[in-house]
Amino acid sequence: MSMPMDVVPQVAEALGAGGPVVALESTIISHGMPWPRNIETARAVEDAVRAEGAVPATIAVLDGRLKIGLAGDELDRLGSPETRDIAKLSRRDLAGCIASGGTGATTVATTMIAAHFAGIEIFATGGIGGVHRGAETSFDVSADLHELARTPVSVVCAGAKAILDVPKTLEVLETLGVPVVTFGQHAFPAFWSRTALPLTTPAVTSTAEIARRIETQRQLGLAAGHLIANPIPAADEIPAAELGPIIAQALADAETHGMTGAANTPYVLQRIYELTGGRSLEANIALVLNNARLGAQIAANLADLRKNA
Ligand code: PSU
Ligand code: MN
Repeated sequence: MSMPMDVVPQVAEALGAGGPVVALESTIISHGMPWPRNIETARAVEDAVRAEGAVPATIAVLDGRLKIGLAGDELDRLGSPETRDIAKLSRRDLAGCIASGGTGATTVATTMIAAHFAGIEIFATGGIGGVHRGAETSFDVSADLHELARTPVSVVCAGAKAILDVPKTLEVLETLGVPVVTFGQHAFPAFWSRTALPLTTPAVTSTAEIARRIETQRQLGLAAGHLIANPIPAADEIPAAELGPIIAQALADAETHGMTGAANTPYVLQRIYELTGGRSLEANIALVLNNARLGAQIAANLADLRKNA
């Protein structure tokens, strides 16, 4: 039986020609941002990828089919007020959703899986899932980390959200053998803030260097994707000192309301949005656009490397 997957023509053509393609996730649309900014942002992110000369491929499961690139009003199906209870699909959920003809948004883990099926190597998003605070008792460690270890798709993000236990997240990535680099600085960025904790990662200063690292990883036969952290632009950041107490409050509220498992991250994000008067969303949009541009540039460098090989 063939793969239950549809690739839109622009993406299929670009991949066939060895051109740059950037995968984009859909959970950020369905669960990561409020309507209508989620849909506006998803379209703006696709445009940002195109403006850098690459082809965007937003990924989701619609009516039991893996969609590589969305057309027409398909984006709206993922994040409109009528569809707000859409499923958030992680690796464990994928087969069940497809088998039942269902519809759902893909997380970082499942977007990586689908991108790899389609032959896409670069994926841009906002933040990855990680080790949650208190994971030593809850065992809540995102499937995103394990996916990075086993699937050769590289993810451009703005670091891990400060709602997570970021030092533990980097420890687990090290254990799993996932290469982590930060663009332009050594400090691993904290999503809404350029720096928060004194966590050091290798600094890379050019997209060509990132492409060479990805190509070398492939030549070595090591499956893991790279995690490429891209600090939020200085003009858009919310300094960590300002955000710290707000994050603490949002996490406490999540606990009070029993928000655990897959429901935790969306709830905490929404609380931070409310507690910052919407400022966290503006920062989130700015960093996703920034990551889409960097992802497109890396994809272009990688395509050049392969053509000259
Ligand atoms: N970080 C964000 N926005 C998001 C997510 C993470 O800034 O929307 C989503 C991503 O899809 C990520 C998922 O893969 O949350 C992680 O969920 P969990 O911790 O349940 O694995
Ligand atoms: Mn989790």
